[in-house]
Amino acid sequence: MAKTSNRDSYKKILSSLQTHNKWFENSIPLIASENIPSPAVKEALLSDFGNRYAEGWPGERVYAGCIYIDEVEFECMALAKKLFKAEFADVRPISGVVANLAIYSAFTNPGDIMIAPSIPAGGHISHGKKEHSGTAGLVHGLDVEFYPFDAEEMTIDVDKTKDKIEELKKAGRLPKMAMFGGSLFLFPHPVKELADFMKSHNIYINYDAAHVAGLIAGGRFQDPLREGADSMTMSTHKTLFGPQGGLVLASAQYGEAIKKATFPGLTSSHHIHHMAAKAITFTEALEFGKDYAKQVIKNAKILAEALSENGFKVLGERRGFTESHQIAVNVLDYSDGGKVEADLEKANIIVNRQLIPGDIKAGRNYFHPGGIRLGVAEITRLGMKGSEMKEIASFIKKIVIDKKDPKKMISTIKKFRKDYQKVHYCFDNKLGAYEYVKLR
Ligand code: DSN
Repeated sequence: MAKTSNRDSYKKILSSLQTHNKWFENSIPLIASENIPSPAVKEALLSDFGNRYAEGWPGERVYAGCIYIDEVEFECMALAKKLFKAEFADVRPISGVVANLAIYSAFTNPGDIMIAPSIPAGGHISHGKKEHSGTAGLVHGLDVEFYPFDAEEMTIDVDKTKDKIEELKKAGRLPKMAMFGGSLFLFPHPVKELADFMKSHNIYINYDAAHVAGLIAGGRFQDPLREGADSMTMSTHKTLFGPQGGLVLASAQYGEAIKKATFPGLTSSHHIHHMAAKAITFTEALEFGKDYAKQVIKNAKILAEALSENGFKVLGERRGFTESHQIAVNVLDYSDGGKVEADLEKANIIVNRQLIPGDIKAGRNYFHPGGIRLGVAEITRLGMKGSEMKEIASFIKKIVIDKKDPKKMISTIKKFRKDYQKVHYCFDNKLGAYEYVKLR
């Protein structure tokens, strides 16, 4: 094997970073858990905050050197509370998974039972069972039970959930925590329908808003903290278009327990540059979030309808396909989710394969599930609207249904992308969305 010099490796890594940006400039990014941050957020990520420690709570740090970090973190917490009308905010969790772990650690003990959505019913890996290497089971030792799910309505079944909880209670296995929200998330979850029932059984309610946080902030989805959730966890980079990171919001009474779980429980450095970037994101969401959320949902509905008109089986049809940024498509008539994901990628259309209700029973697995999931959060931030959604549906049809060679679609897609190279819904957008910043 030819020996690679350190300098060659160095150059290769930097070149891959640059080529990736070029690829995304010419692609249609439809991963529902991703978005593109503004230039100001990127500036914060490059700042010296990223080289510092600020352990503890602002004003009570265990290191010196935190004067400006504290200033920004106080502002960050105030903005988060304003954006989500919350009494308490902890902006330190470094991801959505860590935010969920903070809640598990603060309010449950290993061995306790949590009821949560299963993965084909939209649950996230961080809500999962130990045998599936889910964070709740594997890391915190929770015993996870799944909600009964209504695949027609694409949401949690309220009556069957009540029955299940009563049965668990009879068996001496009453859940300590109920988790709402998740990763495949087309319609609001029945928080207000179940909150009183859960409370009457002393079940703590957390809502994982990772996917829909920007829609909640924009007033276009359910409002979990007003519907009965005790706390709300999230990542900060999906429909809430910020840096990768986490956030916990809660009623004031839960603040102290959450603070201790986050530090020293789960973080040492909380990636201070990301915290600053979250603060900038909150200002953008407060200023532009309502218009953004409205357009995201409009775009998702148009794309879902166009896919359906093009012959695809789009889930949630009875309810108008979606109320969020996501669309789920059953692709089993053509092949499977894994194959469709790979074919679309060859045409620069980036989606992810998705387990959908019925997959596990039918013996399908995560590599070859029955569906794909599409999200419009990023393309909306790039300024796309209804007519672009219809064009995207026709590109997908050409590849998946008409079996056109994906490589032959690349030039069409590059042309389609030309006019969408800036980030919208932000204060400053001089830098292109995927413009590579070379500092050497
Ligand atoms: N795995 C991500 C998603 O795509 O939903 C969330 O962490």
